[in-house]
Amino acid sequence: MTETIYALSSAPGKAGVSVVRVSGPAAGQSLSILTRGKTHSPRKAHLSYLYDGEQVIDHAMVVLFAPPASFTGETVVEYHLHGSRAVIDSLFTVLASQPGHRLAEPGEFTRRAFENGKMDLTKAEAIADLIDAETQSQKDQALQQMSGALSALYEGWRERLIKSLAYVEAIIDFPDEEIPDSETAKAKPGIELLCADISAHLNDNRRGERLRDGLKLVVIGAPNAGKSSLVNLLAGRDVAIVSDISGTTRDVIDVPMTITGYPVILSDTAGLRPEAVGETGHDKLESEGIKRARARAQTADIKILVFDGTAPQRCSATFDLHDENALIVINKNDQITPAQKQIYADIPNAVFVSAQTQEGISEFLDVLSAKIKQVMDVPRGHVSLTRARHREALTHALGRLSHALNAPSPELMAEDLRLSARALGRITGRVDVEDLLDVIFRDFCIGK
Ligand SMILES: Nc1nc2c(ncn2[C@@H]2O[C@H](COP(=O)(O)OP(=O)(O)O)[C@@H](O)[C@H]2O)c(=O)[nH]1
Ligand SMILES: [Mg+2]
Repeated sequence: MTETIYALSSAPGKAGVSVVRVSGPAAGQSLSILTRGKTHSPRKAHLSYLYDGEQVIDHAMVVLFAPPASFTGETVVEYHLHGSRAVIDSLFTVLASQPGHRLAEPGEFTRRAFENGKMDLTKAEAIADLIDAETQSQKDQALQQMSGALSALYEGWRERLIKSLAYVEAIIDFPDEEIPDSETAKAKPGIELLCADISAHLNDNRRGERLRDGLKLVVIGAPNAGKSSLVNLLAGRDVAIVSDISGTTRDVIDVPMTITGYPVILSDTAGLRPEAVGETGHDKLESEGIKRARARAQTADIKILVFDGTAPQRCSATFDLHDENALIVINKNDQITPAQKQIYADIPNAVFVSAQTQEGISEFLDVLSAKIKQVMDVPRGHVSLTRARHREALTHALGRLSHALNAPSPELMAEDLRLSARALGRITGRVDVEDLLDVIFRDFCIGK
């Protein structure tokens, strides 16, 4: 017997209106108890008194959804209450005392919607992403995925794969006859084409995942170059300690923010100083910080290399990290001499700024925004891969497909194709995903 679940679906705390959602076979019964037997027709808003015995709980708007035409596919009742803690507590007390009722777990409403065939897994994940979206671009991506663009793509691939599989299985079904190699060869162009499509999708620079999780920007440079000053300036608040004592920043400090509509995580790091690599006391701590800074530089999407323009030479430990994903910033332009400026003359795109007077900062932001756009921009209508879970399944599917191309017999080829189709099916939840569900829905909040 399925339990009936309930939860506050709007944000907790005082509000104009709060929404409590109840879903399950007994949702109609509790509605009847709460409203003293008043009839509610489905999909109509009713203004009803809710009672706890003799006591009025609230005068609320109630909407009943009859199965299967509801979010979860079950009977659903939405109570639009006055957003008061006392009102919600009273309603919860009554609901808790109803037979078969219990509080919902995180993501349980969406999980039921998936289990009742109302949506596939990519759409369920898109709902979580939409709720979490903080920027326009994240919202657009989640909406696109929710509209089914991603499931259409993956299901389309799975169908093509199943056609190839059917063809190979037909060959196996004629065991008496000698099968010429040319027959299995006929299945190959379709598989090769599919391999190319999946590879291209996988090879998209992790755009979708970056958009979802935030682009990683890391600020790297020698001690006292002004890294923390620059991070504070970009963050618009003091997130990192600025001081003229080198080695002040030890651990990596991550600051989430939005730049030109894209979510980024800006990381301040310890200053690179090769001579500080030691094993004891102050040096040991600092060298650990430097190790972490270097590790971040490796995994960052964009590196911001900061140089102290007033230093006698340019820091080679920093300059060594220069590549196509790096931006070069020369700081302390307020104190720089023409001779010092000459040190950077060979770097064509260096931006001179002063974190102190803020000169050059808006120019730097322009350069940074252009770089972010270059990394993130997706042609309109392009469907991006959004999750590591999908990437993993696609990589697996692709591996099996390549294997199938070299299979020594139609039987082994068919087996590879079956495994590949299964990997694709796991993305949308078409095939056995029971083991995945707990992991996927754990990310949701209660009431969703
Ligand atoms: N004159 C000048 N001093 C700066 C500028 N930016 C930072 N500083 C100073 O340089 C020192 C080191 O700055 P900080 O941001 O802590 O550098 P970090 O070690 O790279 O994080 C501090 O005393 C800052 O006040 C700048 O643009 N001009
Ligand atoms: Mg610092």
